[in-house]
Amino acid sequence: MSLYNEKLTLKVKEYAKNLGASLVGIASAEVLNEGLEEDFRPEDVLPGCRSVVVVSLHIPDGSMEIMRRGIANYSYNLFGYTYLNRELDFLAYRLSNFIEDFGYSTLPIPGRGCAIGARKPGYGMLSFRHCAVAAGLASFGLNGLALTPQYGSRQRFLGLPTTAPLRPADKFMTPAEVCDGCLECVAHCPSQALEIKEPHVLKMAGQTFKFARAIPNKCRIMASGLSTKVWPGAKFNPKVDVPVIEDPTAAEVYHQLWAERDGRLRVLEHSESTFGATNCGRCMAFCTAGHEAMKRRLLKSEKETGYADDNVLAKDETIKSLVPKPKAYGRQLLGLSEN
Ligand code: B12
Ligand code: SF4
Ligand code: SF4
Repeated sequence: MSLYNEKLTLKVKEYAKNLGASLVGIASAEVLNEGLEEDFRPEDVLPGCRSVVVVSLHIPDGSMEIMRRGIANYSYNLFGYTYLNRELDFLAYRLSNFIEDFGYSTLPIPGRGCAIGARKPGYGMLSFRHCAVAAGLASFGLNGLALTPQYGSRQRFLGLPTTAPLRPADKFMTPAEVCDGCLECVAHCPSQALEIKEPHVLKMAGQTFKFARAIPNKCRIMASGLSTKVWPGAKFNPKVDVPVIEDPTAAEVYHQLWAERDGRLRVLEHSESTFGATNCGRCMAFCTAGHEAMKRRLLKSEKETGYADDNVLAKDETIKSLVPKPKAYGRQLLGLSEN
């Protein structure tokens, strides 16, 4: 007799797809336990957790391409972040009730992933990227995000821990299957928040992954519209330059957001998490894997669609002083040859 409830596994996957999930997979709680530290494992948030249902929602390519062209990040803020989180919440809620009706417990976690810093700064309730990798849907790109062959970086994920014995993935993707090591992600990060010289090393699912550490405080300044460096050359660049405070208190963060930020950035649709901030997301928008995946799906050639002349915004050249040949270094991290 199978250890898993095969029928329920199929039902859950079908239900998630019918609700509009772009991708769906199942991760084994055991595989995740290997990759996550104590207090942040599935069983720490749901006692008796056996598997995690993982869903993704694709960020429309148009929302990303308009950012690459320096025109606006308004579309990404909503359809790549705040509204997409609501869609993830919808999936979490529906799937949770669906599985509970079969007699198993679940923990619906909101799409945003956590109240950042509520338990440990930079840590959510359960890392959805690890879930996506353990579900065999994705692998880690050098930007630290979970990349899929279908969409590259251009998606948000959600993990739903459950006690249901669902059949988990037993095949996992290697980083080289999704990431080509170009390091465009690091070069386009306006705050040098992605530390790639000493990458994070993670062992999970029988593999060793290496990827950039995202420094939360540096990324926050960009994602909150507190710097003129957000979009060099873009028309919508905010006219502020708030200094980075090491380990800011909650009161300092609040003051920066309400008193020091360019008022035009307080858009009501974005009122989640960053109090109406503009998100950065350049490490997603400029990730080659997402752009290439889009081209594979487009019916017209890149030239015909007008996306050929993108990549228009300035790169941060400091990466070259840190890593003289970024692509060669990136490929070395992935265990690939130089070309
Ligand atoms: C906290 C958080 C952040 C923080 C910190 C990120 C981080 N690396 O920890 C900040 C604010 C920087 C951030 C930024 C962004 N985020 Co975010 N974020 C999260 C959140 C809520 C939790 C992540 C988590 O639990 N991490 C915990 C640990 C286990 O994972 P880890 O990051 O791999 O491990 C790091 C630490 O362990 C640390 N570390 C390890 N050892 C040591 C030792 C020492 C001494 C120190 C100091 C640190 C350290 O370094 C590791 C590598 O960075 C998730 C939602 C979720 N629940 O998953 C979204 C999530 C990861 N974010 C997401 C996105 C899209 C973004 C942004 C693009 C948002 C934007 N600005 O537009 C950027 C991208 C930055 C990047 N390239 O990584 C998506 C990723 C989707 C994808 N395709 O992979 C997620 C999954 C949300 C979602 N629902 O989809 N994020
Ligand atoms: S979201 Fe922006 S600031 Fe944050 S790591 Fe990505 S590119 Fe850098
Ligand atoms: S930009 Fe290049 S190196 Fe960075 S994650 Fe994407 S494919 Fe990998």
